[in-house]
Amino acid sequence: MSRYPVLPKELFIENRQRLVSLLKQDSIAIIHSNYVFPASADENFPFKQNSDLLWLTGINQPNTTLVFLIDKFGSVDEYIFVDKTDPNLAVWEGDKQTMDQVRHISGIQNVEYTDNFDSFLEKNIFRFKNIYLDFNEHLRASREILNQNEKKVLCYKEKYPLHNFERLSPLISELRQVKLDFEIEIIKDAIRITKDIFDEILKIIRPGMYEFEIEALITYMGLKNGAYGNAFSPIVAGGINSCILHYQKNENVLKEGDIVLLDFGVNYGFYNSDITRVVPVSGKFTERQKDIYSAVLDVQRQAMAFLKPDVTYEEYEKFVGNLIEEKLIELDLITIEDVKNQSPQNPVYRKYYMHRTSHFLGIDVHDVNVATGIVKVGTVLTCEPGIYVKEEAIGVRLEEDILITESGTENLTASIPIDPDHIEQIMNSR
Ligand SMILES: [Mn+2]
Repeated sequence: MSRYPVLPKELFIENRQRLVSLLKQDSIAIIHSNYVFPASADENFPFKQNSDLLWLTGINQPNTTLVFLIDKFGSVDEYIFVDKTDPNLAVWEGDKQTMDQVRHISGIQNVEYTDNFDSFLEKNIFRFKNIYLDFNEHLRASREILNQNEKKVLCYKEKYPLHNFERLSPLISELRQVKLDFEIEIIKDAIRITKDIFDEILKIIRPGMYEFEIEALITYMGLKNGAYGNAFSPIVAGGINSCILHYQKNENVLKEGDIVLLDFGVNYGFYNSDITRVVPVSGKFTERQKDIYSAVLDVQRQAMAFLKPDVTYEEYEKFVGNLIEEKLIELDLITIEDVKNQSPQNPVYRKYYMHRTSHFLGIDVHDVNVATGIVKVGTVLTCEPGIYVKEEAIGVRLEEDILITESGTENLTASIPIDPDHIEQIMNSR
């Protein structure tokens, strides 16, 4: 029994085949799981698997290592090393996955115990010229603490100095960016749960509620519907808090006349949804709130229409920046003079719009890396323009999850209410 959806092993088999086809002959590739990081006393942080390993194997346990051996003729062997059940630990934590379970989940036939990994490596590593290793190359990755793959890079380079080292991350990032049909389907499932949550929020939200009550509902409904949990810590930001981009304290009272910004998603079958909606606490937007809301909504619609294969993310961000600039002038937040006098490196619209418009979405919420280069078919990403007016306690960000198709974009979150009149109508007919 599993409370979570089990992904078909064909997905992981195909992912591995796609990766291996990019590797040079005469190579060994090694991908480790994440550590369990210590927190305090005898407590650890909740385990979060390395996303590349998850994408390649579906194995969500620590102390897991995937190895590819590719000989001079291109023949490939794959091995996975996993923890053996330790009877003493099992008293507290239960059993590890059996070798058969690991075979069944990942589709990898050669399953070994992690205890044997070091001797396996010693026996094999000098047969190969190249060593492929994984390193988190996300542009916003923290380097304060190294994960297991990153530590092992240092260790292998010291132990095997005469090998040729190669990077897996650029190859895996390219592959992970383009989703297979099955991945798109599971993201759609995550979005269905997200829609149910938002529909419920519209029913219950009232002045006098605390932000954390909405957070509780989001978390409850996600788990109840089979999600691993929230995609990230939910943002429930009433009034002026809506201008704090990643507000997560969720500690204030929702007040009559304010708006509340809701940015949340679920992690379902390893994949994430991520939406943002803005709702009037009392069921009706003020005229000014609606003007700002409508401006952002219009920018979002035009932004989604602009995205199609072969445009670049740079062109797209510039296009959105220009639209925001127009809207800010219409809203009397900046003047044409301000725009004339601005320096190109620091456009004046940045005062009210401080972030990029899109990030990739998948196993990670900010999947793979910062969106740069050319837009490709099969990419899933968010579209989330915003305008944040702190002086007026109005922060509006609207976020959809979209799929790049041959002809443009498919809005995967189209069923989740976003039109401001529609939202008011739902709230006033409850
Ligand atoms: Mn987002």
